[in-house]
Amino acid sequence: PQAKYLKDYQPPSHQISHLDLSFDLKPTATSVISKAHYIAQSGETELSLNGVELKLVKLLVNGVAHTDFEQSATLLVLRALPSAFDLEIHTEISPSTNTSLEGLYQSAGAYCTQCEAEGFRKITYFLDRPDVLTTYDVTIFGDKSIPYLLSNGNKVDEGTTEDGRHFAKWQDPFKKPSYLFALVAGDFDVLKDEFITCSGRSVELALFVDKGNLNKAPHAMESLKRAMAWDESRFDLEYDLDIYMVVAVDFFNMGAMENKGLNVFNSACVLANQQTATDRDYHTIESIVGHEYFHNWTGNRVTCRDWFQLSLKEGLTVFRDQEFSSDLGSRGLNRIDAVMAMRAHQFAEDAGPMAHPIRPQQVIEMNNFYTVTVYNKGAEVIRMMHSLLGEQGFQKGMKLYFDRHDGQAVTCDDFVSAMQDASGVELQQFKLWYEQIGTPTLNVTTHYDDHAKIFSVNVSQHHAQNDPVSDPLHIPFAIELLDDAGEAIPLICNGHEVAKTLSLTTDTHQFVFENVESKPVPVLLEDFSAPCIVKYDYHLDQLLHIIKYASSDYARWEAMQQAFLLEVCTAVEQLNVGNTYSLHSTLINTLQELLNQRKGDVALLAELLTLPNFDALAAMFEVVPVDVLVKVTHNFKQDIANHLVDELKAAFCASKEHGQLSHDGVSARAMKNICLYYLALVSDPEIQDWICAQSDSENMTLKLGALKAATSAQLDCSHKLMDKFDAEWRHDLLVMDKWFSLQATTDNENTIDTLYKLYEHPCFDKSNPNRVRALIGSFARNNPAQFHREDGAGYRLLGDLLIELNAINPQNASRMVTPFMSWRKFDGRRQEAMKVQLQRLADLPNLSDDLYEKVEKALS
Ligand code: BAL
Ligand code: ZN
Repeated sequence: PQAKYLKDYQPPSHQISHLDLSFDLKPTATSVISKAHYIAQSGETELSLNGVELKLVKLLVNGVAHTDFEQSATLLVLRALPSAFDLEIHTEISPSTNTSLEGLYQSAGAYCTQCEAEGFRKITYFLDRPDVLTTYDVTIFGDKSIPYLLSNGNKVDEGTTEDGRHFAKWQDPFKKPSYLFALVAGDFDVLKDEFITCSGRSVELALFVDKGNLNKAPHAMESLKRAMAWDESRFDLEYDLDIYMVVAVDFFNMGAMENKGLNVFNSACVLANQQTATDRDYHTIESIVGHEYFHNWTGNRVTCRDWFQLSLKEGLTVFRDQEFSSDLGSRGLNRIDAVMAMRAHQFAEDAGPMAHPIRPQQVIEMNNFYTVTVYNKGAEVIRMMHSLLGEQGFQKGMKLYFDRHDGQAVTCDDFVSAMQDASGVELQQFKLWYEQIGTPTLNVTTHYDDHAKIFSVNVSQHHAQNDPVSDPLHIPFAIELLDDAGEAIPLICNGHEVAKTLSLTTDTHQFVFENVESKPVPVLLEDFSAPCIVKYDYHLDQLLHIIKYASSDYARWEAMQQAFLLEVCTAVEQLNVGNTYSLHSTLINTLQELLNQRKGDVALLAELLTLPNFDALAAMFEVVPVDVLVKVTHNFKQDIANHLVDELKAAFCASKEHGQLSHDGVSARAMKNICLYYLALVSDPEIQDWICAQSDSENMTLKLGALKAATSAQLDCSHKLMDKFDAEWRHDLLVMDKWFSLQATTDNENTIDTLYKLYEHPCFDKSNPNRVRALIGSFARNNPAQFHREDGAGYRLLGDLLIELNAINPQNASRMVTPFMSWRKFDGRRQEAMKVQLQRLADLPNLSDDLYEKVEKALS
């Protein structure tokens, strides 16, 4: 496989003035007729069209059969062409055997498409690149057993054919690149609604779900209307078509896809009611529905010039969906979520062999770059610009960006230029964030001069080892100083009060704060103002002070995480020399105080009580001490449970929830669940009764919370509860995914055998990405003790699966290989065992490009 490079970008040889597509849907032999008008851009007589796994049936240039062409596995090269011409291509494809879930495929019988990034070339020969935009007319012919025939834009015609089938014709008035094309055909239940835009236009909203699922559609519909209203009020962006359709399908590689006017969603990101979905699912659905809607402007109206610019639309749209969730819900909790994703996943990607800038410079398989770096770090880069420009400056930048580029395919540089030109804020140095690789580290030292009442903060920035950029980055560095009483001290520099976000633009800098009456406790990189690692010698007491007094929920949570991490490091050191170690009493006391007071946001309190996950712990070590970390985590949980049993019981009983969807209801359930999680670790028959009772709840958040408490503590009742859940929910595969995840995350030496057996469970299906992620994804991510078993059995389980997935669905295989990418972080024996699996993949005769790119990088 060949890498493509950003530096080699060339504009397309031809543009296309209009495309007419016609589909005759049949499971194994769908015929596709594409008619387009091509215009050579600088006199080219040759045209190379992308096409993969297509059967070419007919080829006409200006209505005449064209024979001067050459075909390869991925290209159709036409020669001796005039400068402008009509091209008609007939191809045949087989949707029912397309298990890659890319191009046109069948999901449980329904036809659907996924064209981003390069799936359109599996439908017809085309200039399948984002900088070729054109208008589409699409006619779909199908059997009447498929009542809905959908595509982008507005339906302009429909009817019956002479042979007893039917058709629908769609016109999309907006020019779009091929990756935004969509076709869906199937039998659905439809939830309809209407949105009146700010200019008074009526938009028809239609949500298509599998038959019988209408009662799970309202939350997604309400989320959509909230997103439409929010984009008008916060970004002054109005929807542009008269219809907006969303279809939920069961077989889908991603969460969802923003095709113009016809979003296709993974059903897991649409369907929810209180019996089947958790509060977390509700939140995820709202944010993804918002995300896809927001793409209508950031992605569809202005799109990417080439795929290296993916973060142009994804980083920006993630930023927008995060702001949507924060404006509508808790800003602090949303920030905590975002930072957890960065720390647990993005920092790990940065530290591994797939590390890349938010704008990658080279790519083999584009599907491998829908990453936490492009998406989440990309969003952090946009957030930094927002913090440098302020809301007003940022909105001016957005307006200029749309004024300049509506209808165009552009680059990240165009976006930054619009931001800079509209706000007057210099962003030249800032742009290095688009090139740098790895997580920068900020080393911080402080000094307090009691005599002069000056507090100085010395910050030096260090690039990661793999970073091609050596010049200093422009880093927004937010800081808060807390006095003894926990009050924030005004930040006075050179006699003037300054805002809390400072700019670090040099390798090292000393920030000097005046009029500081006593030695303060600094809150560093407040609100995670830049995607960096901060190194500062905090004492536990200082962190506890921040937890008590900091003004933001985020800062308090961050300090609690740091306190736990500090304790974990100490415990690892002690265990390594044969000592025992218990969680420090002052930290236990702080948790006790928080539980007794239960003031402020209870949902935040539930987060404060949660230990950092394994990935966050692992990130602290050069060589991850798997066994010791598992032990320490286990001990700390037990310490919390033993010491705080009374407080946890009281908090559990005081958390009243009445099934409501409000923030209070969500918070109360989060609190109940975290209490039960710890309480399950103390042997007390009363608690087992509580768990059994809660497992009978009609509310999935509570039901699952009870099961998680039982399985993670491996209570006697857990088998009975799991069997009951299985019997109750076999008819609902999305709910069964939760059960599969619980099975996979149980830390038990039989877990791996159980997982092999679960492949035979009637609900399991290796060709469905949701099932695979629920079972094996959860196992590899969230069961460190069993996945990293020293005998390599966990790795073998994943390796076996990847070999099968490579043939079924390369995109999914490539996502699932991620846990192996960090093999160098582990001890010699585990390294060897993971390498064995990577080598098995490397040796496959049919290794997909997707896996090749990652495996080759991992092993080199
Ligand atoms: N564009 C792929 C799915 C998403 O990020 O919205
Ligand atoms: Zn997106």
